[in-house]
Amino acid sequence: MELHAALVERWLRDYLCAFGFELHPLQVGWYNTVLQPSFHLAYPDSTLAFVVLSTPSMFDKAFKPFVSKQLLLKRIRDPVDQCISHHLSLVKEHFPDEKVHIIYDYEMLPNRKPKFLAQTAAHVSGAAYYYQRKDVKCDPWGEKKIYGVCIHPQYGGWFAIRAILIFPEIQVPFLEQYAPIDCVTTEEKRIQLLEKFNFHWQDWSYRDIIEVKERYSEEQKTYFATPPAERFKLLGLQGGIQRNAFY
Ligand code: B12
Repeated sequence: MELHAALVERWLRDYLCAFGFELHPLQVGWYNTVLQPSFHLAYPDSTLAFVVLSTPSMFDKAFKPFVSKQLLLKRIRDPVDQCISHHLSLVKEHFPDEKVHIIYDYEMLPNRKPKFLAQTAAHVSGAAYYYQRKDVKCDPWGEKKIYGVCIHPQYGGWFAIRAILIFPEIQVPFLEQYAPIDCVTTEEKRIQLLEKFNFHWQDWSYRDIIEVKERYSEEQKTYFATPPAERFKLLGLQGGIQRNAFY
């Protein structure tokens, strides 16, 4: 990687990892080549981008401190989304001479399609393997719609894909691509994984499809399992409308 790009990556890693985020570089072209044109990101192939994941420790390292600060200022609406965008906006401010485009996982195009496909980006950056229906040879689901799921080699399903950061003015034609670790290798386990993610995702079990290093704490699970409107009470707030952020 060129020196400038390497320095950008180092700063991002130092800053974001301290708050429980993980960062994986990619060339936009790696993402575009596996997708149909309607999902393409409109940048040259060798443009530098980073996928940002939140790991289980983000809740304690970034979210709780953020909420307690904002609580005093009483300007909280979508706590998780606001916390993520707070940190990523600071990233942008750190590079005043650099263009940085941020796309969040929840952003939609006017045609209601997501602005970026988080799971595809995670897969091509090597962050987490994206298991799709086509990764199973003997498919038992018939006509049913089956959504795919990413599994991280250390956190299993206990993480979320929050955003992609794009640096339109930095080209990295020599960036090395690493394949994601295929940690759900058998046909039987892959079927189990997709079943759990599609039909039993509320019981959290798909997240433990492999041995994990860390999972969400009971407190974090309680927070996410609580309907969005009631989460304010858990945080000690009065009320308000809240989006149900992915977790
Ligand atoms: C819309 C959406 C939903 C919708 C529809 C789901 C869907 N997948 O379409 C609903 C509301 C149902 C939903 C539910 C959930 N979701 Co959801 N959802 C999304 C969202 C915003 C967009 C997904 C989407 O529309 N994809 C469009 C389809 C067409 O993409 P696709 O199926 O991947 O198809 C592409 C690939 O196949 C690709 N492709 C083709 N060939 C190849 C080859 C390779 C190698 C690769 C890599 C790709 C590739 O091309 C296709 C497009 O042309 C994403 C965030 C994001 N921005 O991506 C989260 C996301 C997928 N959801 C997530 C989660 C966790 C959930 C829930 C568990 C709820 C929760 N707790 O947050 C449930 C579980 C599903 C269920 N049983 O209901 C996580 C998944 C994390 C993971 N580990 O994979 C995501 C990534 C959000 C996040 N921030 O982490 N979700």
